Amino acid sequence: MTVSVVGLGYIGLPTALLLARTRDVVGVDIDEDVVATLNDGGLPFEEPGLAELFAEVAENFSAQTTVPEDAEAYLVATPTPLDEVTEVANLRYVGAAAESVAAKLDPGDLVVLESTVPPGTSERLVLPILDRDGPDEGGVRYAHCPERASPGATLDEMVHNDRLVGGVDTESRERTVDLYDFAEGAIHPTDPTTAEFVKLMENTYRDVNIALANEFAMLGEEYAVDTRHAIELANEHPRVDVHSPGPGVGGHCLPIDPQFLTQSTTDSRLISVARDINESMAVHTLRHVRRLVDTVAHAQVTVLGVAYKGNVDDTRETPALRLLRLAENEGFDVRASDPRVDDKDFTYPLSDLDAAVADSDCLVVVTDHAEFTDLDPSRLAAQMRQPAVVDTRGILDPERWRNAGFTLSRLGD
Ligand code: SAJ
Repeated sequence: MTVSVVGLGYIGLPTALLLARTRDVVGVDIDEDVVATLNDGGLPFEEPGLAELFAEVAENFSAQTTVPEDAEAYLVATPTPLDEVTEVANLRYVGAAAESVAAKLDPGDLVVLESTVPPGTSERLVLPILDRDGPDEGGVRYAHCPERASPGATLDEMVHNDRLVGGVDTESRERTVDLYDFAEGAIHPTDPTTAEFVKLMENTYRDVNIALANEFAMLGEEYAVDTRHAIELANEHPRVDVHSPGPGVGGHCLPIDPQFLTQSTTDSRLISVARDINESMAVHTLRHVRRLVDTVAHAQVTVLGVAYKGNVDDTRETPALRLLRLAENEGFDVRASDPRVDDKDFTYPLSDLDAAVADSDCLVVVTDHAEFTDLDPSRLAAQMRQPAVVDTRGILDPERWRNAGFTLSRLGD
């Protein structure tokens, strides 16, 4: 059996390679460079274990820019960005993928959509395209199975996480379960719209929970409480699970998915307020910076970490960018450094650590990379004009940094 995976990004490519363990897989992407890189044996991005998996299944995998005729199952994992101007889900890539798959479908072929989409997208947009352009006889077998893997642990989570199989009928669900033969987590059968809704609930829960943690952090500062310690204590309660405060929420999912849930309704308030709180954390972080440099003329501020979360090289929707722009607007001389992000992959110039820290008046730890936990504060203090640091992630050992001469300001403390 041949499977075609349309969209070879952070989700499509790892899924395609896992599927290729037991069958032939034709990967499809509109980006010719991605296709050429893969057919030359290279990977367009890094992810733990991906290179090893590629080497293992290379014989069963090929990439091309057009959807093949001869597949019996088509899995779509194209991006669904939020349109920057209208803040509405951009479903053009999903629509275009559905059209190109529909043109190649035979009766009884299976189509699985993994892309995260607003509730109702399968029923209102995708299935009508497949029915219109695809074969009548026997109809199309279809399921929405939203991806739930976290970057940095993608392969492990794809294999071990539970899966939602939102099929239009029993046969679609059964065929989809057979397709995911690499999945070891539990399978939860449901319908497509419920699967779409559940996926968005999960990321919205996390975004709202982080907003609550961020609000607690700001209250903790008012009450002179160490909020992170307070959260640890509260989380000892068996029914409490408060997330961690930070400089804002980034990535391609949490800042976007709640808006997929709310954009077609007037009945949501909490979710939008949570978004606003999380977006405001860069401003709050800057308030910490201002306090540390208010006596310094032409202060130089160094942002440590531009990846959206720790130990990844991914900068999509990173809160660091908002902070960098705001800090520039304050008139600070701003530098940024990230041991995991390549200068050419980020819209703001990056320097190596020593260059970014030299003569700085204030460091701001934005990303919880392991490299930053291990920094030597004495070495950094010697390079700086004024040893001050804002820790937005609670990863620096306060005693060690203060003993090295630093003025330390911790978000939420
Ligand atoms: N963050 C906090 N505090 C926390 C946890 C996270 O400030 O307590 C921040 C992170 O630093 C980061 C952002 O939130 O900037 C998002 O990080 P994340 O680890 O919550 O999520 P992602 O975007 O890497 O992956 C999420 C995951 N969803 C859930 O855990 C519910 C993942 O399982 C999904 O597959 C992924 O979104 C997706 O593709 O939808």
